[in-house]
Amino acid sequence: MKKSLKYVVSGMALTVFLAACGAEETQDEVTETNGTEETEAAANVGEELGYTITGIDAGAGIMAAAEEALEVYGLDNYTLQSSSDAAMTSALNEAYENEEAIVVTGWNPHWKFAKYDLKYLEDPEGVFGAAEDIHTIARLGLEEDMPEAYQVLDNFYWTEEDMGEIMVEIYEGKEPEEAAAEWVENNQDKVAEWTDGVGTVDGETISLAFVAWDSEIASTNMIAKVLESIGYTVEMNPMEGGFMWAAVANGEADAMVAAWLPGTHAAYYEDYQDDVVDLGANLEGAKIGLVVPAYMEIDSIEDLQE
Ligand code: PBE
Repeated sequence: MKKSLKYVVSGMALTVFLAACGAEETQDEVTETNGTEETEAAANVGEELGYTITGIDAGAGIMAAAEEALEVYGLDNYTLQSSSDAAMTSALNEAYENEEAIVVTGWNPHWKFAKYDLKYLEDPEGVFGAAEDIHTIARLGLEEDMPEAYQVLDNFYWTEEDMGEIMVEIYEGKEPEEAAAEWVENNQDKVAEWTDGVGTVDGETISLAFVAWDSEIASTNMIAKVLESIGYTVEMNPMEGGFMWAAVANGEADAMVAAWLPGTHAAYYEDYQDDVVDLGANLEGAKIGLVVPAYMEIDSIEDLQE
């Protein structure tokens, strides 16, 4: 069902009243006006949003899904703006502080859900898929070349809460490396499970590809610390999503812990599945979608239609 919006400008304050079709409280809420300054600034949520969805880097699977959503839900007048995780969260922060409308490409695990009161827009057409897992992917031959690292990567499994602990620390200003090191220190029981029976090495270099998504900054830094603890020198190379898959497939990178499957990286998986080794999920129950502040009255992607 469509929603209509009415702005009431009262002095310097712009207050947004969202009116659901047929909801009786609508007009009653529009009481505080100065009489003269009432303006009809936006006719609907689309206008309020400037017909913009705030996205992230173009290589993210969620961007392809969001483009598809614009088509499936008939939102041809919307633009999906590409930027980065950092730029998206800064736009979200600014909108949130001013209680303005914003729609972002969102996912969890992500610290934004701890920091802001947010909600996923319902996706009745299922464009963004159901629950996702994050997989660890190794290059062909890694098992023979670096059996110790391979074993640890294969054993690596944690939860959204674990990852969240690191992400929130980074959000609050800690260097990723430091936040990861502290987590490893405080979670020796988990790390011991991943390294159980694994030998040590003597400074051999292993390279991990990743994308600067907050979730993957946390996981990649963390597993790097674990690999260092058994003697590896770890190189972490940030790159774009497609290049991350390609790097592991062509052997430039030894592994990555950032493969969102089965949906988000389906196209990459399709291209590279024969050239990589899928070590399975390192985290279960991840999710992607369109996310809005809870104060917005829309509930479904369908509500973005005019
Ligand atoms: N993400 C975070 C990525 C995977 C990790 C959901 C932004 C993507 O869309 O490809």
